Parts: sequence; C-alpha cells; structure tokens
Amino acid sequence: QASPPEEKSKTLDKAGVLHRTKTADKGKRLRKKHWSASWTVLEGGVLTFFKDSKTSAPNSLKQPSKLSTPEYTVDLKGASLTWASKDKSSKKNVLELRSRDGSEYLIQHDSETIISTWHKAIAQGIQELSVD
Ligand code: I3S
Repeated sequence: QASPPEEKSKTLDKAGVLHRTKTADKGKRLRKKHWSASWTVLEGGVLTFFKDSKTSAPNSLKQPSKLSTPEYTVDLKGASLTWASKDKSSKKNVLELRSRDGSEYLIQHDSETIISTWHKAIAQGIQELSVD
C-alpha cells in the first residue's frame, strides 16, 4: 500500500498510549476533568490525541494523520510544557501542556520513564518550532 510522498516525508516522532484530560479550552477553564487513555501521536510539531487507546493504534503507526478522527490536536508552536503542580492533579507523573491559543491539557503515565521520554520529545518539538 503506497502512501503519497508528503506522508512519507513526515517524521513520526513518537506514539503511544497516555492518560490525558483537557483542562482549558481557548482560555476558558473547564469545570471537570475527564481522564481517558488515549492513543497519542507526536508528529511534525503537532500532538494528536485520538479518541481511544485501542482500535486506532496499529494503523496509526503507519498513517497517523489519516486514521480515526483525532479528538484533540495541539499545535506545539508557541506552546509550553511544565510538570503539573500538585494542585492540578493527585496523580503522579503529570505534564501540563498549554497551547498558544490558551487550551490546556494534563498528560499522565504511571511510568516515570515513559512520561520522561514524552516530556523530552514534546519539549524538543516546542523548541524546534520556536527557532525562526
Ligand atoms: O480536580 P479533581 O476534581 O480532583 O479531578 C478529579 C475528578 O476529575 C475525578 O472525576 P469524578 O469527579 O467524576 O470522580 C477523577 O476521577 C479524578 O481522577 C480527578 O482527580 P485527579 O487528581 O486524579 O486528576
């Protein structure tokens, strides 16, 4: 199955299942957190959370942007990433990602090793996009 050239030239930085919840939408704080496990893809400076953790996984590795509908896509340009403070969540290993348009997401994984590799990859993505 051949993919168009523009698909091939895109680099898949990272993909895997993470827990995430959206906490603000374009500057408006959301009242309730809804954590869910989500297939997550970091590709071409964009972080995409898919709707679920299972069904889209195998194909997403091959064609991340073409498969099932993404639930949230976060443009890393102008975004910021920090470790979430304790008042944001009682969970361990929680990252807070803020997009330039004022949306916020908490991203979590029980494994410190796994969340650290995501931290590194997302931070690197943000940094690369900040270079003019
Ligand atoms: O900020 P909160 O209200 O402590 O967040 C918790 C709630 O979203 C809770 O949902 P219910 O209110 O439906 O039980 C979640 O189950 C918890 O995981 C949230 O807290 P943590 O600290 O896990 O983010």
